[in-house]
Amino acid sequence: MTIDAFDVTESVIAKQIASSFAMEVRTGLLREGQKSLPPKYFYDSLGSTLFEAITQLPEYGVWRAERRLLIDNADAIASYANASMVIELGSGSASKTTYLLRALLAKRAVSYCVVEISRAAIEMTRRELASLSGLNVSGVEAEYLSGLEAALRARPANGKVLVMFLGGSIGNADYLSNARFLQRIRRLLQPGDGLLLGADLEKPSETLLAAYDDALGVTAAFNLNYLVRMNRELGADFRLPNFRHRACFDTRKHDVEMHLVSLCEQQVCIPAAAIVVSLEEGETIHTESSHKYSLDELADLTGCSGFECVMQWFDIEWRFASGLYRAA
Ligand code: AVJ
Repeated sequence: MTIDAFDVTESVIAKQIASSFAMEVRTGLLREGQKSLPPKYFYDSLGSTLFEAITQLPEYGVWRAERRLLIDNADAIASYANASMVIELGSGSASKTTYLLRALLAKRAVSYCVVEISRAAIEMTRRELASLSGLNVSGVEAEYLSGLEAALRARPANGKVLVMFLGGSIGNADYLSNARFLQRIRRLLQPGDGLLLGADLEKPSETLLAAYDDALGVTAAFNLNYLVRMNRELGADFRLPNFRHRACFDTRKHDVEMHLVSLCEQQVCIPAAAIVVSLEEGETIHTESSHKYSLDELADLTGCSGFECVMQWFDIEWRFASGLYRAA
């Protein structure tokens, strides 16, 4: 047996790193080749607020498309899902969720639980839903799967659960991870439980590039805020003027990618992650991929994960799909 000195050192260092944020930053920035950071850490308090602003941008049609679909089909979704508990994975401000919850509440008492790693988003959600009477609201500050498992411990003895995963966040991971993710969700559910899933669809690359690199620079601020967060929470010394936002479209993968471009050769110290990162001029850090689905791919993904499609709705204007699925 050979013991790799790097692995040994790495495991010693890993034990000294305090948070999973620091650990994931470390792993992503030590990577050979393309450096990367996981998109889930965009959503600190300012990041969540900037994302709210993105949803209002004329170029970002994703959010409005899903809102149109939920407004138009809330009653149909509510009667088919017929759920007494709704668990939302990543709610943001949950302003779209209210349409569906109102339709469900017209039939029966409903409990709503949000699973979010962003405390800021949980607070926004509570404020948003406070006006819905008869709704029992709770929040779990956790990653999706462990949070879902925790939330399900309070599932009603006889009543169906509806899991919601909206906004097109399913596009942030690759096909295989998503298949595994949906399979795990399926295994935590009972036959007959529902899944409401939103997915952004393929569309011309000019439309997509404008949506992820808007004229006001809000998406740029959202992306650069990742550096601000690392400076504040990890003691890093990223100099913001040395970085620029870039959005590009990978025509082979059908992914919009966001990167932070290093404008000069530089070194950045990130004490909490116990690393010094060297960046070349023009080198990028990949912060997000947002996959744009074809309908076939979406059907394959949900089908192979143990979900049956009950109904599906499309927004023609922006090309977005909302589907209601049933745990088979
Ligand atoms: C919230 C993940 C669906 O990928 O479109 C918006 C995040 N990033 N603009 C997306 C985002 C840049 C958004 N999701």
